[in-house]
Amino acid sequence: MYTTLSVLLILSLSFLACEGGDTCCSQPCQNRGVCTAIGQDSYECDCTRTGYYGQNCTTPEFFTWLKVSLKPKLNTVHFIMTHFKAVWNIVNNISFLRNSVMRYVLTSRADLIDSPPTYNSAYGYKSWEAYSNLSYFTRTLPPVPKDCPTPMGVRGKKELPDVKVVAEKLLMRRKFIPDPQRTSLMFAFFAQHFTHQFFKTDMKRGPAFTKAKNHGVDLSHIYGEELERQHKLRLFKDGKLKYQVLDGEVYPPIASEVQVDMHYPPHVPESRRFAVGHEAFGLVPGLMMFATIWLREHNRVCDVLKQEHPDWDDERLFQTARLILIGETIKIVIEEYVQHLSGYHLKLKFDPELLFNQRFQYQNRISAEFNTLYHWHPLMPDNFHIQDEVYNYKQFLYNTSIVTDYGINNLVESFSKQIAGRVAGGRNVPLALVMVATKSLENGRQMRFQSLNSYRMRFNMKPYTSFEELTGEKEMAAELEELYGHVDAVELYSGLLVEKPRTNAIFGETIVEMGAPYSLKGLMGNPICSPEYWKPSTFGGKVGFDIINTATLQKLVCNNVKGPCPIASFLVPDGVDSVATTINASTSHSGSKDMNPTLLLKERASEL
Ligand code: ACD
Repeated sequence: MYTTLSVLLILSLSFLACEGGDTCCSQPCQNRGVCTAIGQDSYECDCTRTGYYGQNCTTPEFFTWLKVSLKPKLNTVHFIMTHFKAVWNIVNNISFLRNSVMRYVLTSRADLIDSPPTYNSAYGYKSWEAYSNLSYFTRTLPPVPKDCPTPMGVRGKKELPDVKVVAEKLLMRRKFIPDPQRTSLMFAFFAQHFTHQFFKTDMKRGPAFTKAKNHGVDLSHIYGEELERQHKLRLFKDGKLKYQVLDGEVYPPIASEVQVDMHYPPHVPESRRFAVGHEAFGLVPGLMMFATIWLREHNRVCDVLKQEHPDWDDERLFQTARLILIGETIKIVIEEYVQHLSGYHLKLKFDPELLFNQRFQYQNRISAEFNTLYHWHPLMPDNFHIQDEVYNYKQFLYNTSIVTDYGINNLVESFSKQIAGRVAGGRNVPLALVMVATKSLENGRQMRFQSLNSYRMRFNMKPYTSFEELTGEKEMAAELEELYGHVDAVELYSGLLVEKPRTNAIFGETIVEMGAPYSLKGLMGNPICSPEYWKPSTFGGKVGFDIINTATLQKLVCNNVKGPCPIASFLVPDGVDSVATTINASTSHSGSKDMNPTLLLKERASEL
């Protein structure tokens, strides 16, 4: 429920809508009411099941009023979750309490995602086409209608500022800002590797389209999107994937040998063109490191299954191993990755049974907004510190030799020791990646995304009323004001990246409050979490089920490296920041020719 001020704002916006264009340009319907323009100068809000009524769905029904009045503010909930450690220690040790809070986290987040999905970038109203055409990302909010007075509806200037100016003034890094949550590069590369299975913009068709068929955690980045690619990557023996052995260690096969298409620039020698599920994973050694770890894990799990079921054929071993790896991934993502990001003292739990008695749909559709929100390029540092060496972007990109020269152990150790950049707070996108940020802005415009404030309202946050409230400071607020004119006209992507971070946190409020629902719905909506799948027999019996239920990042690494196992961590332990110790180290490396990183990245900007 919004205050009188908000109601006045809405009324004044509705009035502005009459100036021209679609009458829904002003987004007059509140609280998830659906706007339909009626002729030239009227609109109708459908408030069905919103809990509100009235012309703009602003009057709460009694129970809505009661619920909203009793509900603590989002920032208060966040404060409680990230403080009072002693109390949370007790909660974490009492199963019933921990389960109850976890169930509440899952259901309250997932309830914010429309399921089945509703719109896409071509359809701002419900249609069978938008529901059924899986080649589109879905949309949480419909596109701003065409022919509105301003690009964001009715607020702001007639034209949006130049994307390059926005990027340069607000997003580009001046000086590296380390993440106060001490997120590691290990986390950053895990994020990049993991999310590229479902964020696969089809740039040939445009930013509204995806090449990912399953809209979720299907491990297509390990096994390939198409069956043909999967078959080329498979050994067809004991369920395993093809591999090669170098210096006694397993690595992905050579692309030309397995006839798998990969994106490598001409200077990469044939013998260093590894083939994996995702064609772009040669880009960064961190991606190839994770691709190698998961390849080894797949083949390891096949060995375990084969021992358990000597009579199973290659196909069954392969398919069952894939389901086990999906489970391991979700377990690690919820219990370590999201746990780390959240900063919560509640110990998050991956337990599909928590939802078995709840209203929950086992399906998911990746939204274009989630894709945009996940452009966390500020995580990337200025240089990459591996053991005692420092690599700049030129030396690091497409340098797959780094993976085999150092070996997985050393890479894991080094990446777990280097702190990533803070995502929110502005001005932390490394120079080499600024063009990816400008591309995000362009894509958001092409898809006619609604404003940051519209998304805040959609996800139960109050809209920012001033630029200073958004950034928490004056300088960027003034730049924003000059560029956008009105706080309601700030774009989603620039808004998310300049938003003031929560205290000592990597993110601001909006990334978390939008990102958590998309994430938890996507993770728990996976078919393996449904009652018919979530049982030992699906995973080859107790042995396979146990692999999932005990999976950790550390185990994933230790089970798949030779020799002493390095610390594998999404968090850089105190006093172990590698940047501080290798600042004067050598920077001469011959693995990559002197390529211009801007040129290398330009081609692939949409894939990053
Ligand atoms: C909560 C848990 C805390 C959430 C904290 C941060 C969330 C911010 C962004 C998203 C984080 C992780 C994404 C992980 C997985 C994506 C899976 C998508 C599957 C299709 O308060 O709820």
